[in-house]
Amino acid sequence: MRTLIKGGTVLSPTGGTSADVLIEDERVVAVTAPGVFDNADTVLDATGKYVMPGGIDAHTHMEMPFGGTFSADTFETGTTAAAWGGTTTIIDFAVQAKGTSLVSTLDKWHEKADGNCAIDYGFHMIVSDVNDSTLKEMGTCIDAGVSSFKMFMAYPGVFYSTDGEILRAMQKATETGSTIMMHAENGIAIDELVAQSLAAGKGDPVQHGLTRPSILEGEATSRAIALAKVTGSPLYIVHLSAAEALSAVAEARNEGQNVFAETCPQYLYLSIEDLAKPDFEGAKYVASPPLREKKHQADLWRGLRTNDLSVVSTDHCPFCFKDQKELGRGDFSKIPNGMPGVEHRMDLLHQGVVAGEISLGRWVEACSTTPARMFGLYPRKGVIAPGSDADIVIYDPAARQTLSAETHHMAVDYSAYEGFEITGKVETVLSRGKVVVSSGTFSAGTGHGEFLPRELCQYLN
Ligand code: DUC
Ligand code: ZN
Ligand code: ZN
Ligand code: ZN
Repeated sequence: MRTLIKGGTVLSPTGGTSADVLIEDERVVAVTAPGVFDNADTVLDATGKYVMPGGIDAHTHMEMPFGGTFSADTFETGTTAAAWGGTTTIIDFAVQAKGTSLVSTLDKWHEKADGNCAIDYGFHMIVSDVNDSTLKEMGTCIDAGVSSFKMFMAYPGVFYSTDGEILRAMQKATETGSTIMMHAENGIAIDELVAQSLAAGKGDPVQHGLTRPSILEGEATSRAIALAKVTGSPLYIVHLSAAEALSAVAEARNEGQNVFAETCPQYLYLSIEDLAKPDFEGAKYVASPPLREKKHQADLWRGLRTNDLSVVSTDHCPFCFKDQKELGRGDFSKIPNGMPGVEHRMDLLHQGVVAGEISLGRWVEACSTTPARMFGLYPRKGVIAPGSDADIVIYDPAARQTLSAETHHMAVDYSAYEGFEITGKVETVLSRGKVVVSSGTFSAGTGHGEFLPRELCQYLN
């Protein structure tokens, strides 16, 4: 079965070129000058469109347990929404509960995901219980294709690890060549501020932002960097939201340390003003780290240009407004933390291209090529080249759309970007050569997505 995508502008981190793409079954077999091939079983006309490697969202949470509830997208609904938005790979987080093993955790996440995903998927492992056997099991996870481990400096008593525990896990990461991903917020100080706020009768959603000041993200980021330096471990800061944290990352990188960071669309486009919306509406925007003051946004865009922020992922972790966010009415600390976004990352970052904040090449690099390399999927994913999986998006840069909960495909009852006017739209999506989205119809079918065992970080190994 041969598919030819002709007449488009093929994108890569170096920009765009006029080229045709020939696919045989699941793989790309040739990228040629226009017109070299002219027939195939299926010919897709991409005239006037971008032909780009499918997006890789390296940070999602489907069916994630949190505060007595679960994030609202299942692997089925969440990966379907991802596909609609031009994302063809997700890397989700398996979550170790304290007192359980990493291997049983991984088995549990395979049970949730296997056979239920519309697109290909991998896992990171959240380590919340550092002990001799967990450390040993990190090696088992790597052998099973899970080569990155997230830890938390926030949420004391739940996911939190002490500096000593982080140090031990980082030593193991150094020994194995794996990557430590860090949720860098000073949870001990934050929990005190939260308790003081609630004791003073301040329970509205905006307090979520006010009790998690950006300097406590900066401090934790610096501390994580120091621990990584002592142990020689590479470090990947997840969901970086604050200028102080970005400065710490930039300084470490300038000094030659292997520190990387991602940010998310919500930190580029939304702010604490959204958290302050009246009538509990602010609960829709409760995520951690919190949305910041607008002034941080310009720094984050600059970080994307300079590569101090090298990845954009969503931290997609949706909770319905009606029955889930509601759990925290009157007590912001009980609002489940997370926002929906897996469907809109490619479109939202395209607005950065339209506005001149980032180049076309950076859009592709931060949303696809770099996450593939960072998390051991390249060149199978993240590039359109002979031998690569035919995970391809045909994107119409001139189309217009308005984001809304009425039209999105995520299983959540609100959009964090309700009414946002977007220039550009996904037209066609192929996942391993199969057309899964085409002009407003979805045809992947549950279970098309395969588990992706990942190699180690390809910038360092
Ligand atoms: N961190 C995440 O990465 N996702 C959801 C909640 C959190 O704190
Ligand atoms: Zn599996
Ligand atoms: Zn986190
Ligand atoms: Zn997350």
